[in-house]
Amino acid sequence: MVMQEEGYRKFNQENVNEDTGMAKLDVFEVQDSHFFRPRTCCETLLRVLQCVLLAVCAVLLLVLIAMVTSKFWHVSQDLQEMKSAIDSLNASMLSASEVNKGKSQYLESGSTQDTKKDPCFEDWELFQGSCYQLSEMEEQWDDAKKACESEGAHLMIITSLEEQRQAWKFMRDVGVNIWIGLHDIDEEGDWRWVDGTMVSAMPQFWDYKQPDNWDHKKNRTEDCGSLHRHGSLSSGWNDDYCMEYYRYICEKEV
Ligand SMILES: [Ca+2]
Ligand SMILES: [Ca+2]
Repeated sequence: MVMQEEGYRKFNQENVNEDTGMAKLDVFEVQDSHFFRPRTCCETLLRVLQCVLLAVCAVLLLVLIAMVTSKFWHVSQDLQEMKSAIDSLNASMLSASEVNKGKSQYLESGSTQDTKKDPCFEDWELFQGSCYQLSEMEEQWDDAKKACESEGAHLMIITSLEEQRQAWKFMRDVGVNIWIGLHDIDEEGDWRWVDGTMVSAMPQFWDYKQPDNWDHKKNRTEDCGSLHRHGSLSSGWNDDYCMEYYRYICEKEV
């Protein structure tokens, strides 16, 4: 208490005009709850500047907050648009995937159907990549050849034991001689298939002592090949007189 009174007395001595008893300064400020002193012009100006700076900072802060908020809103909008675009893209990809899946299933189904489909006409028989038909009619060899060609086919050409077995099955079912695409019309003894292939270059299934070019008198020799009903699977070919009327087998490659 004594120290406070001493401080107050000292303050009056320094800041109060001794003649007028007035304070040297116009402004007093409370330094603490027990002591007051006058405020200088610089301090006032400084305080005003501080207030102005604070106001400016507050305004800048508000502007910054507004800018960040606006930016955030725009970024949010952009993200929303990107999400919509991605969803749309995913939907398109899913749709395209479904379409491709459908196409694959369709093509696979079509392929399976094509594989299972018999490429031969109804009354033709499929065997190892060719269609075969035994004629109902009997024809001379040359007419039989033309009849097959009119169907886009040819008289049967036998190039393997498996194909010989197929031909023999036709002959065995009907029990008569059958023309095949075998001849030596162009040159005696030069046996060829109707496509020009030399028979000697292929497996041969001639009957016993055939081909014998048997002389039927009046220049009627044997230049056309047939399946002989009295032969066998492995020895069933005979050279025969071309003007005989036999049934015949047509062959058409698939
Ligand atoms: Ca002959
Ligand atoms: Ca013969």
